[in-house]
Amino acid sequence: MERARVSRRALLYGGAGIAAGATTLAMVRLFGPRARGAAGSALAPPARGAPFCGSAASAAPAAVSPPRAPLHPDALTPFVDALPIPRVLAPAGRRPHPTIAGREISHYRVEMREATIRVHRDVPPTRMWTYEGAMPGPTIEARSGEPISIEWVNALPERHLLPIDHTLHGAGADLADARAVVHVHGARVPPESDGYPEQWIAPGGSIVAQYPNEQDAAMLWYHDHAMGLERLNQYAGLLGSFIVRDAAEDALDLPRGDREIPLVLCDRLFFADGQLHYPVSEDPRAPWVEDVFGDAPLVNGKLRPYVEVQPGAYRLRVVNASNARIYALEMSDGRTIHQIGTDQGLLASPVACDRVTLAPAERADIVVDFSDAAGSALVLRSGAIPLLQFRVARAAAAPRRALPRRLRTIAPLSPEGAVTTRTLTLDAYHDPAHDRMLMLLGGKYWHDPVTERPVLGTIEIWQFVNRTEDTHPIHLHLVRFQILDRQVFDVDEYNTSGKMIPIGDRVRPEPGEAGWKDTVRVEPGMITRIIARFDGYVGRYVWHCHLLEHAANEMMRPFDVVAPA
Ligand SMILES: [Cu+2]
Repeated sequence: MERARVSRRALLYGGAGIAAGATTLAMVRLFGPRARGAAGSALAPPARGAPFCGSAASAAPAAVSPPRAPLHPDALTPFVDALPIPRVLAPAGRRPHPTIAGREISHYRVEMREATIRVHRDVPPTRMWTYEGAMPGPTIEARSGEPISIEWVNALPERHLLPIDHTLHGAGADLADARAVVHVHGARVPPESDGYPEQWIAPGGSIVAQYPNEQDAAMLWYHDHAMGLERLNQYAGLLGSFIVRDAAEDALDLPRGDREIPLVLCDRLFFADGQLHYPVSEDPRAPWVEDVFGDAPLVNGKLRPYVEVQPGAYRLRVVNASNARIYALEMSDGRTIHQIGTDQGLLASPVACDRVTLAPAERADIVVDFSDAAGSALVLRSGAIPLLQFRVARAAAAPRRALPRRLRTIAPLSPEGAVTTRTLTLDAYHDPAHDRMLMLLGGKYWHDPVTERPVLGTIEIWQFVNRTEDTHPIHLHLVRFQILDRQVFDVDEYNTSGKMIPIGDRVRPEPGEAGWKDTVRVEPGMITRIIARFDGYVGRYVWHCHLLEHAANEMMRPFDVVAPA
C-alpha cells in the first residue's frame, strides 16, 4: 500500500513519481540550480525543541497501516457522477444594520452537523462533518459594502469523527472533542468575528459573527479554525465558499449564471467502507502527522465528477481547500487557461497560461473557452491526476466574446512607503518530546508573547526566510497584500554564521500572483517578500502556514493591529 510517507516535493504536483519531472522543472525555474541546504542546523533551538537535522522523510513518524482495507480510488470508474453545485444560502431573516439606523441587513444561520455524503456512485456513503448537511457547505453570496451577519451553530456530535492528538497545543483531553470556530478566509472583519482559534464553541453553542464586506469582489471561503483541530475539522468536511461581488466586476460582463462554476478542490483518503481515513503516527498518544495527502481528489465533494457544458466560455472559481496538496491545474488537451483573478479578486489583466499552481487556501479565477470543443470531453487535471471532466455539448458555439483586456487597476504598494520590514524565519526542528517534526514561525511558539504589532493604517514589508525543505503557504488574516519578490539565499551560510547572503536576482511574482493576495507560497531556500497595509480594525488576528497539519502544531502565530500612538 502506498500510504508510506513520501516527501512533499514528490507529491507536490500530483502524485509521487508521475509528476516528478514537472516538479523538478518548476523548482529549477523558481530556485535556480542550487540545491537547498539542511534546515535550522545552527541557530539555538527554542526551549521546547532541538534543531532539526535529518531529512524530513527519515525523522518523521511513519504512518501506520490501518486495520481496515483502504479504498483504491483509481480502480473506480471516473466521471460517473455529476458535479454538484453547492446551493446558495438563503438568508434566515433581517437584522438591524450594525451602524446605520433604520437600515437592515441579511442574517444567516448555518448549522454544523454530521451528515452522510456520497462521494462516488460506487462508494458507500461517507460520514462527514458539514455545514448545513453538505460538503462543501452552501455558498454564501455577499455584495461589497453590504454587511451580513451569520449565526454559526455547533450541532456536531460530542465525539470526534477523527483521531485527536491531545499533545498539540490547545487540544487537551480536558476540552470538548467537537470544538469549532468559523473563519472566513480572506474576509476583512472585526477581530471578534474572525474566528480566532481559541474562540471555539462546543456542541450546543453558537456564535453570531458580523461580516462588513468592505472589500472588493473576490472568492473567499469559510472553514473551521479551532485550535489544534482545524486539520481534522476541515478534513471531516467543514468548508465552503463565500463569494463577494461588486459593481465593478458586474460591469465587466464575465461569464455568469450557469457559466460561472465554483470548484472546491480537496483530497482525501478513504477506507473501502467509504469512511474517511485520516492517517496517524505510530504513537497512539501523539497521532499527529506532519502532512496529509489523499489519493482521492474531490471536486465539490465528488470523486472525479463530470459537468456538462455548452461550447462557450466558462468562468471557474477554484479554491484549494486541501490540507496539504499543491495543485498544478491544466486542461487535458493543453488548451489555454485564462487566469483573471487570484485570492483577493481580479488581476489587472487576464493572463494566458498552460498551468495554474494553487497551494492550500489559494484561489484562482479562471476562464476556459470550450467554443471549439463541441462534442468532445476534456479533463481538468493536476499533473497526471484527473479531477473533473467537461462534456461539451454538440451544439453550435455561441459567438465568441473576447475577455476584457483590462480587468481593474491595481496600484502597487511601494516599498518606500513601508514603515518597517520584518524578517520572519520558517524553521523545522526535531521535537524530542514526541520524536516528530516541529515547525515554527520566527522561532516562536503559539503561546509566546506577540511580536508582530503593526500600527493600523501603516504599510509593512514581511520577508519570510524559509530554511525548511518545504513550500509553506503563508496566510495573514485581515489584510490583503502584494508579493514583492522571491530570492534564493545561502541557507548553509545563514545557518552557520547568521549572515544573509542572497544569491541571484530577486524574482518577481508569477503573472497569476501579481494581484491582491492573502496567501503566498513561501518556497524553500528563498526569501519571499510581501507588502501590506494594515487597514481595517485594531485587535488580535493570526498568521499561519496553511498546511493544516503545520498550523495545528505551532506553525501559527497571533499578531496585533494596534492603534496609532
Ligand atoms: Cu507549513
